[in-house]
Amino acid sequence: MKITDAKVFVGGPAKNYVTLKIMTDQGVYGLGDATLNNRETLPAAYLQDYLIPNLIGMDPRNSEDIWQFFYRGAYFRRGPISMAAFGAIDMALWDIKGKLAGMPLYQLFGGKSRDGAMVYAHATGADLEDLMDSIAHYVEQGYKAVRVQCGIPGMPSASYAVPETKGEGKHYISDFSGIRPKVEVWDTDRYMRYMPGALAEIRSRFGPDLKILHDVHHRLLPREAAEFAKAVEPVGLYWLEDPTPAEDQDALRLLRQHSTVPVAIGEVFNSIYDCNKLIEAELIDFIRVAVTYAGGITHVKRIVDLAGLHHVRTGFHGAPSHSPLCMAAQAHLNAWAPNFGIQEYLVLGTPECDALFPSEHQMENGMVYVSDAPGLGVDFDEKEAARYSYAPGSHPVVRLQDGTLWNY
Ligand code: GCO
Ligand code: MG
Repeated sequence: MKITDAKVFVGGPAKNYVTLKIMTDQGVYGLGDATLNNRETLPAAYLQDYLIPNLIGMDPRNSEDIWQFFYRGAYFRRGPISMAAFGAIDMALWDIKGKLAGMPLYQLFGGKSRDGAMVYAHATGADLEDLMDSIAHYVEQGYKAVRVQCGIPGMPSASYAVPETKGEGKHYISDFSGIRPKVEVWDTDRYMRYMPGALAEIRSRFGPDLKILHDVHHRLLPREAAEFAKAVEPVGLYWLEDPTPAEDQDALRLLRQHSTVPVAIGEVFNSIYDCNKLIEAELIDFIRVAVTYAGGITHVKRIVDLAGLHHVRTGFHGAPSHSPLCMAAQAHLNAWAPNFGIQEYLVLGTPECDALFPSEHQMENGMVYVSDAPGLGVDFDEKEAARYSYAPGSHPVVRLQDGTLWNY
């Protein structure tokens, strides 16, 4: 069996999805997602210029060897652009494998460990009352878990995940348009003083059963993160996400010594070597890698298995930048993983997105139910794809009030 061709598509409804389609001499094709948010053209170019010319002629069934060939063959290791490109190839090869076997991917991993996988939604508010409305909206829809972010009084501009425009369904629409980033201003002291009380009010309004998550987005130093974690301990968070800059694997030691708040980290990681120390030292409770950014199913499954040895559960990244292909790959892993925790999930499932990526995966009452279609269980409509093209975007940059550049 041979790979005969592969194509890359960039574009989508309000997103620059990077979709890879691998064709074979047996008519079976596979699909993968290489969407690196706000840097989409780079994995696309890597695929087109270097990886696809090598893929042609390879046996698509040898997904492990193909992964090793590209990873080791690049000589320069890791990095989000490479790992997203390898990730798309790997997803597409697993898709082909599933279609050849006539089985959904979770069966190839070891079958189902659960019927539905719990997901969490994003609730946001310009202020706390606004956030309460947003949480209530998701609770009414049956969500059992909600990530909560709100504006901080006296903060000079919108803080993380609180963009200016309110969209439908009480969530805010991020405007990342344009190649030049917007600037947000951050004030650690105000955040540290305000947020623990706000989280406590949310807990008392919604009661003990709601799973409450909060994302610090790498904004605190290790000592500040330890103080913050201690302060929010009575709230009983499901997790505290990215309390410190993620590239320092030792930064969480201090937090761990001072607090039992569950910690989630990893959406910016792209390899097992970014999190092996964290996992082995049991400094975290949830690992947040994404199948797209971290080298596909083959590599992420290794991370999940290592995590399982150390009581670390999964909480895969599921921001809207991931296409339904990545979300499907994660849905299959979530159905199987003995150490599944939760899945981040944003209902941006517009009719346009569903038309571009038809699938039978279901979301109901805050749970995702994976489809039994062979492979990933998601298709790609090339006619629909022709409607879209690339539109440059950027993440905001963050500065302290004196102008010092900080972590977005
Ligand atoms: C999350 C993340 C995102 C990121 C985004 C960057 O927890 O979902 O923090 O909101 O900011 O994915 O591209
Ligand atoms: Mg996050």
